[in-house]
Amino acid sequence: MRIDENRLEDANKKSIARHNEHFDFLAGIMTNDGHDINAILQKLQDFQVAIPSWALGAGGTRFGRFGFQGEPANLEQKIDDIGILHKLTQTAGAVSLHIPWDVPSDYDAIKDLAKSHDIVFDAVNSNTFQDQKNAKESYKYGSLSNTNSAVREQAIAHNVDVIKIGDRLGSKSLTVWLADGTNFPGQGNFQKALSHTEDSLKEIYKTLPNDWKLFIEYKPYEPNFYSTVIQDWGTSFMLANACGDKAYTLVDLGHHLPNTNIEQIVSTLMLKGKLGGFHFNDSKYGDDDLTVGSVKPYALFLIFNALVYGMENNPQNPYPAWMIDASHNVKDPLEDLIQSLEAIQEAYAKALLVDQKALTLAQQNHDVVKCQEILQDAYRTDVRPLLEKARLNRNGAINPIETYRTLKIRENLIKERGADSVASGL
Ligand code: LRH
Ligand code: MN
Ligand code: MN
Repeated sequence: MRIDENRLEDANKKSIARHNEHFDFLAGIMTNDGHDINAILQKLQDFQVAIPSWALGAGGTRFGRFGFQGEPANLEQKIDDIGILHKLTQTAGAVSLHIPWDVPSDYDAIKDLAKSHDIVFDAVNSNTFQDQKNAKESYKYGSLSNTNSAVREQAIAHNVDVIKIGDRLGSKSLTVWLADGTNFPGQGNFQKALSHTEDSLKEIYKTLPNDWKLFIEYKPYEPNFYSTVIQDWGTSFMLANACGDKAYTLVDLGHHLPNTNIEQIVSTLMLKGKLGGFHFNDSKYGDDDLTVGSVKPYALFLIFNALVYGMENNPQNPYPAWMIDASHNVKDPLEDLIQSLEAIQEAYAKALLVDQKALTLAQQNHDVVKCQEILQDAYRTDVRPLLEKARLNRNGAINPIETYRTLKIRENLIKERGADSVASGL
């Protein structure tokens, strides 16, 4: 299904008076404070986040999965769902495919479909954490790090295939996340596992087209609970450096031990020009994959503050690839993604409000109180009218969730696809 322009306009008409009142009030304050509102709006309008093809259905835990009705049953329907998200939020202009969960059958048709929704193909993700049907070798004891060269070769070949698939779609990056590690002390040799991983990544890197990037994701634990080969940003950074200029570290917010200072990691990587990609989610305990900004919105703001500083001051770092890597057991996946997109834009907008000059001065004067005041002044600003205006300027919805419900989108999807429709892939 597609959103009817007229019905979207009607929904906006109901909120426009309230929006104008709030926006004018905020714009007045911001202008007085010396902000260039149009420049900030433009940045918000340009900020696009990729939606992973595996996030459109209800997720699950190892204890069970509770489906959500009207889930997209194939890649075409997943792209249609992202089209709905993008139409409403004007922030979801990209899709990140997971191979082999979402291999296109007709490349031209899928490219046309994505284009018709104004969606581009962002990073492609390989999968060497599950055994595939008819695969000769098993990943039970690792993939790129496996002690058995036949397994490593199979995993390398899969990544090379994923690059080829992405190339046909216009993707420009490959994200590698490895589940490789051990569950028990003594199960494996740390040095050999790391060396194999480095050698395997170098083989993949060799086949990367010139204008592509390789993103290396890290994660401290899960599914292995004693050791993970690429456990932290330092290991990923080291491997990226070993591969070459086109290899980068990818930060997934959920892939850290509790209380890790992620904004400092972001700063270090950007200073060194090695922050390639970013996966958004939120967590209370571990890699919970909760809705972005639902648990620690201030931490998200501090991370965005580091990202904004890096984007403005580190030309050595490429513009990062943004993706939501969240999962949802009890919410409508589309509503959940709308909430995540809103939280990302909100944190970004607040970070754009930080008075960088005043902050530098306060830091130089060691005025610790002032430093905190500057950050919190930006954080405490209600920027929602700015987000509304950015969406409106691009013909999106003033209130995406409300509009999603008013237009009865889920009900229509259920009518179209049936109540039992289950997301393909997972
Ligand atoms: C690993 C992970 C990774 C994705 C995969 C599907 O925890 O979040 O970022 O590639 O799940
Ligand atoms: Mn991730
Ligand atoms: Mn994860």
